[in-house]
Amino acid sequence: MISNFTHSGSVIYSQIEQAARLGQPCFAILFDPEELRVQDLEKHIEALPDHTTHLFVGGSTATAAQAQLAVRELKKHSGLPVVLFPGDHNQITAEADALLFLSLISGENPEYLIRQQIKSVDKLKNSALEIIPTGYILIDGGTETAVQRVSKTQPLTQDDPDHIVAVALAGQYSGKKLIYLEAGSGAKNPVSAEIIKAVKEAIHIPLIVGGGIRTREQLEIAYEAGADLVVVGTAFENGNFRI
Ligand code: 1GP
Repeated sequence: MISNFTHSGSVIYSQIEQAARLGQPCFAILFDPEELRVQDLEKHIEALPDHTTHLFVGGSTATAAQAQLAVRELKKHSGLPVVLFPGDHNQITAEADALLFLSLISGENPEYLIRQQIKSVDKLKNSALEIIPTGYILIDGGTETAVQRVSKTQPLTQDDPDHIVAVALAGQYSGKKLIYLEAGSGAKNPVSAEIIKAVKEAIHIPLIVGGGIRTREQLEIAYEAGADLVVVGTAFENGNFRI
């Protein structure tokens, strides 16, 4: 039987994978739809660092309407691919270019391991949105962050790189196409170079790193350690990240 799925292939994923292979890492600015005011959008777009390759959209508590508006406006005003990074299945909109289909594999809360994913199926099954299975790993960034509060899961300690590597490999073996190391938005400490390096050496799928990155130096450290895509949200939102 021919399915009525209309998925558009893997354009965004292939770009990330190819950039990773060529050693030309990507850079994403994360927009929280809850914080984004449409009247400020042009200013934000102008302020994007030149090396920005993707715009991520998502937040812990944004509504469906906020997410849809953010995606629509970002697509209207910039030529960059818009990738959903949803904190909740309600934030999924087919107007984006791709969806990080996140499973919070570091935690043991079924809501974020599989239930949110099931809740998103009706929206996804007839959409052309590129779906990228992503193993999402929450790492202790030194402060309690929104993702920890909302997901009701404990972050993994940075003192046990072997365990983090095991979680990342379990994600890869389960068929995830990306691994995302997340220290949490506004984290005091980003994911350490040691952890990034250990995970990168173990997996053969692209590695995303985000949370608490505020300076050019921290960005360079993440890239040098092996991040294939780095995400910055808070520092850009506060106008402090212009590299
Ligand atoms: C994306 O949550 C991060 O992984 C963004 O973190 O807001 O601290 O940049 P910041």
